[in-house]
Amino acid sequence: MNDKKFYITTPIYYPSGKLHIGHAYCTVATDAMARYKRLCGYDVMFLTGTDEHGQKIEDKAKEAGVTPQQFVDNIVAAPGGVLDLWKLMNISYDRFIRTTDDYHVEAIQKIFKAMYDKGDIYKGSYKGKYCKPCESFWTESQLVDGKCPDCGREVMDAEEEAYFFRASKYASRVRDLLLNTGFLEPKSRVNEMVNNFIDCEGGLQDLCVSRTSFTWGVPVDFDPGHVVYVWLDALFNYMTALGYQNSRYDDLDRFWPADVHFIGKEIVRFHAIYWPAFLMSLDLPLPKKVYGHGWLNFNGDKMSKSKGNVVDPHLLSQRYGVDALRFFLLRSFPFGSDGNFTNELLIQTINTDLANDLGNLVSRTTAMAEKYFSGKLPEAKESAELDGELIALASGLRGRYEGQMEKFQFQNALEEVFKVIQRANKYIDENAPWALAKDLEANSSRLAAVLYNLLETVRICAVLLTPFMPESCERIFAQIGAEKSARTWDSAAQWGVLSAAVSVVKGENLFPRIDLAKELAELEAIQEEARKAALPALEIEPLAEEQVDFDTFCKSDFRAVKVKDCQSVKKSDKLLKFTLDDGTGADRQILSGIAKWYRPEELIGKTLVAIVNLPPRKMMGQESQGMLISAVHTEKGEEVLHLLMVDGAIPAGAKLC
Ligand code: ME8
Repeated sequence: MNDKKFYITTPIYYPSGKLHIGHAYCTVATDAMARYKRLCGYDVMFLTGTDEHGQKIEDKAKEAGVTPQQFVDNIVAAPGGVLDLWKLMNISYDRFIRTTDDYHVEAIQKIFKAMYDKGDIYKGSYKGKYCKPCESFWTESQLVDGKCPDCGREVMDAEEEAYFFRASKYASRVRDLLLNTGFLEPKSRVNEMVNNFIDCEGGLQDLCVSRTSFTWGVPVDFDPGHVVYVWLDALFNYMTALGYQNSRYDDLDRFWPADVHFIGKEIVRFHAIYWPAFLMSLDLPLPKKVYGHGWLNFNGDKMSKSKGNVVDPHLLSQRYGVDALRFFLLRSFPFGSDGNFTNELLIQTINTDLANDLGNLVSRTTAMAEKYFSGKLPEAKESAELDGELIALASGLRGRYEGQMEKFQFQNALEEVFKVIQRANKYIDENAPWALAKDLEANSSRLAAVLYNLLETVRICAVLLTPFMPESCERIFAQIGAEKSARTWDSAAQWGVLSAAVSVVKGENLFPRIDLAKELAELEAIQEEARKAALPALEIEPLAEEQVDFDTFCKSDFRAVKVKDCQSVKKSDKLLKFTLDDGTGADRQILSGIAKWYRPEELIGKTLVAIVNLPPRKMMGQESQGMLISAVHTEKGEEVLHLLMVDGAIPAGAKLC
């Protein structure tokens, strides 16, 4: 049996809506790591899944008029759902857990009971604040400006009978784990955890681990009415999916403890403090590492469904190909820090790295092998002087790449590969194969050497790019005639692996160049549409809280007024000028900023409502004697206005009261 094994996980996602590029970011990183370890010869277990319980899901299901189970099924397993997205993005997970799976639910009940029996879970009552979107409890002092410190949204009062986990008992062991081992990375996240949650006033607080105010959760079997707190339920997925406390799987001995949990920075608290404390309570081995990656923002702003600025991985995969998107995510942002996603950066990265550097290298090399030698190289003659640098750089690449991959520094690993690709493109220019080809008879063996060196360089780079762009690398291997044995991890550290009699076939362009300006315009139009669609259909202004006394109200003189004439105001795209019959016999002039909604001619003859005892005021040099009353609301982010019109039977000048 293979004694090299590797267990890696992504967070399990909340299926409360469609997943976006931020979710895909972590999953693609985990996939690249899993593929890399498989390439290195490890027996890999790659787990992902969905975290399906909790109040947020229960509420969303209610809103949608379906049961919570139907709601999550629809997001996870229906066409276009989570499972489809991972298939589209070529995510090679070995196991997918849903926390509504029976085996997991039963296991959570046993785990909760075991912690209770041990005395680490006790009954108390919870009074404090709760952030529903984050499913997080907070004390008053933890709030930032009265809002959730994680997401900045409003919190609600929560008071209920609840079970608590004695986190305080494990505070010093967790503190030691964080400060004195490599458990949590990047290191920069350690102090934040220790200072804010352990070394803070009052120390590490016990954690509320059950709820009674809703039912969509794992029931506490010995106390009906309580459901297990969603984070306790969710965190144990990493073990139940291997068979802990259930008979569905039997991989615990082989794969636990996990080698690494990849997670986003905002859930480090749960993974670096409560997760080890739960495991300590049950005397279970701790995962070897938790890695908290950064967030992807969009155009400098936090991605959020309510802002309508979430980036859709389906859309981008369809337009640019899955491999280009996977590559972009890991090439452009250092994994441990936040990154700023922009459409421009995406397209420029594809054009520069994939179309120009890699795509060109492969297409020039294969085209020349085909053109000059019909795809079969004759005997080659190396030149230490001309070839040594490229050969040394490419032969040593695997070591440099491995050093970065082992630290989860995907961006740096790719940088190493692209340095070699760029060097190889320069090598083409230095050796000018087209010049050698002018006298093919005399230069045949030198030209063959140049092309062979390029093919070998491409091969080594393609082996190492496979975890990032599996399908494109397959196509490269096919074009350069690399057999299975020339695609292995071992072969990536060896020079001269391709057989001398390779069979090269120039294939289709791997990464077509994108027209930046045209594509940006199209993407922005699509994203703007999506932004609008995400806005609430209808918004009306909240009712005024301040009361107005009756006498003040009665002072306002509202009258029916009939439009005798209406015209646009020169140099103003907002104002219309009304000549009105207000029943007095004299014309009344009112200016109103409603040109966006009405053409002047359509209003002539209509009876409107005006307040007529406002002091006159000048607008664009003309006097306005009052104000027309209209109804306003917002639709899909756009202000909509309707003038208040009354029945024509109401005479001009009639008082409204
Ligand atoms: O937190 N950039 O689920 P989730 C980068 N169910 N990563 C992002 C991101 C962004 N813009 N937006 C979200 C949960 N993520 C829990 C996990 S694990 C036992 C339970 C990442 O669907 C986020 O940081 O809200 C988190 O790691 C992951 O997506 C899942 O988020």
